[in-house]
Amino acid sequence: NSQRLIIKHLREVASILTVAGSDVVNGLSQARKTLPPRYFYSDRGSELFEEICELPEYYVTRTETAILEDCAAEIAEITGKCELVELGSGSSTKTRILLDAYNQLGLPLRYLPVDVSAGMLESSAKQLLIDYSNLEIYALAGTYELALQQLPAKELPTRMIGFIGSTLGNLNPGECEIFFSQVTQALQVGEYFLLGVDLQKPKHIIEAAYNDSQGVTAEFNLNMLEHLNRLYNGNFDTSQFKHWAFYNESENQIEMHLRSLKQQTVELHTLNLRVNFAAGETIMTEISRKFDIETIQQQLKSHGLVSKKVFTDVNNWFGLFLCQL
Ligand code: AVJ
Repeated sequence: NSQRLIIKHLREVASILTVAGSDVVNGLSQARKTLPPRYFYSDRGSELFEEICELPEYYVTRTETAILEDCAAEIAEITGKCELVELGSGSSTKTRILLDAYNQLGLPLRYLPVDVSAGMLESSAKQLLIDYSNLEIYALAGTYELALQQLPAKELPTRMIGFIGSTLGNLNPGECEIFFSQVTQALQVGEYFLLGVDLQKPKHIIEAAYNDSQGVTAEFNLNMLEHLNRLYNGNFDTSQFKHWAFYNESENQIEMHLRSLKQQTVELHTLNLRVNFAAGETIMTEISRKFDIETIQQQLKSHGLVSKKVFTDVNNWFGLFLCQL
């Protein structure tokens, strides 16, 4: 099995750690404090996210899974034998639907999962090797920006970059533009981009999905502080912060925050950072944007990404775009 699995740790480059730390310093030094959502995904955070995906209120994963089950064979037929680069692969659960479709058509497939959680990446890859006897895996542990710049040479005729699960929603419009440019730079003309995004829908449905009754989303949000404590020798006291999520209708986005329950000072020793919080002050830890089909298609098109197929569910809650450069 080891011959079919390569794991490359992109995070081990020294300069990247510096960049990561400066993200945190910058975000916490602003008048309106923010932290990058990728810090959710410690190994524990990735497990909590898996739990979120199973929650009754969190329609996102369930809806996209149903779409994939309907259209995976069509996607495989369109691309033919193909390498799948998946940005933010997590547990690769939904990806199995695609892998099955390629298998059933007898198409060889190489899988290049990219994830910031090395633990999740490694355990998912090892399980995939067991379950898919012909699959070759080249896993990249690190951010998708880095991975897109350091993809290994292609071994099959075409490539598809997959960005499913609505992770795009974490990027603000400016970051989205930069991201699409990075994607098109990594692709050759004729290659594919598979994008899954959560669509606009009534506010109460969205807000329930980010304020689940079991408190898993709250734990996921607070886990970011534990992760930062470990990474940068910090002393965030998670009992002194509270989860807060609401739908900002004018921006069409969920905003997740952590609210400081008292006036306090927190230190991240490794970063040489002291942060003061007023009582009630918040850190915004995530935006989760909700898109509409026409706008996203136009934006893709402005980057040369032509949507060949758009798949949705009966309610039009989620959109899956198969684009070609
Ligand atoms: C993984 C970014 C798609 O925005 O719905 C879930 C993360 N945050 N619950 C999302 C998340 C809170 C999720 N994405």
